[in-house]
Amino acid sequence: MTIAQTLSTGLDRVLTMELVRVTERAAVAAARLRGRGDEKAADQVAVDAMRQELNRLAIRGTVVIGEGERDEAPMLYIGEEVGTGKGPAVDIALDPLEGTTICAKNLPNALAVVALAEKGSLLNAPDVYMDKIAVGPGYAAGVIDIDAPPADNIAAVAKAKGVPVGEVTACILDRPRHARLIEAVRATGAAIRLIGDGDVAGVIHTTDPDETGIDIYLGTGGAPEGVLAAAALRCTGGQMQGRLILDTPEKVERAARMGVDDPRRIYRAEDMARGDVLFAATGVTDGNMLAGVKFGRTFITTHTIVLRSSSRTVREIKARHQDLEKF
Ligand code: VTB
Ligand code: MG
Ligand code: MG
Repeated sequence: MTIAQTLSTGLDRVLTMELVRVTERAAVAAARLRGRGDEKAADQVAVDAMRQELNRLAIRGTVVIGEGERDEAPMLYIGEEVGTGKGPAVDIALDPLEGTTICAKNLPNALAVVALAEKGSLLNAPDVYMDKIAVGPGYAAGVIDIDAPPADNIAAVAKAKGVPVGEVTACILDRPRHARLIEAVRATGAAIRLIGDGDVAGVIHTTDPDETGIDIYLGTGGAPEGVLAAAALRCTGGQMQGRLILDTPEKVERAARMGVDDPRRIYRAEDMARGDVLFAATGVTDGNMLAGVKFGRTFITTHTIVLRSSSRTVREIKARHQDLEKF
């Protein structure tokens, strides 16, 4: 056992800093292809870069939320083992480029994201949709309820915050499937920030409403992104509920194979990411919370948020990378 391990509970806290390099590297790689209209290429370089850096960590890591099944993703597929093979056994959830379209269009809030937790403590979510609702820290338990009408959730948040409903802003993915949800939220008088992609960022933005302007996240998005967002909320505080959308027998079966025995189960953040959790995200494009990668004449600048659940520490790391060859 290392000294750091004896001083802390859960995961070795040295890993927190190590994790920063993982998302920095993926973000820089993706950022080189910002605004080129090529989602696939940007995603591929981010995956390669993240994998390379993950394999330098002193862990026995298993990807549980990754780029998909092995046959569709040659790298960072679910079940892939990463790390040096010496160190603690951990689960890893990742999205080397969350918001490939955002990156390709050079729009706000594309991120490189990774979460790390003790072995067996991240929900093995199939790549289906998840219905999600989230608020940041500072609310009494039970303020949100995934089964309540959107208007009730908005009203509860407004009341708890002590503001009129008209001063609440909800973040929702701009999708035809959300037409009724959007209508219902608008009918309350609340504002909506419609995002094109990137609901990991959308959920995380609820944790700092003063900075981001977002109070609540609502709607359906990817289940893998739900687990990543839950990992972040575990570290910052806040509440989240998610329910897998298993609307065909095939999906129910696929989920069952991954250990989901109740297809209607509501997962709280602490059910999706248990125990000690580390989380890092680096901005690829400029966003509401994180600046995007900047390519200067002599150095590259990155902006990363790195979180740890057992200490609830939130660190923002602005790094200047001098050794441009390395990137
Ligand atoms: C979200 C979002 C992603 O997919 O999960 C969303 O976080 C949901 O899927 O950035 P649809 O695009 O099918 O609606 C993304 O937008 C893209 O992966
Ligand atoms: Mg991805
Ligand atoms: Mg994604």
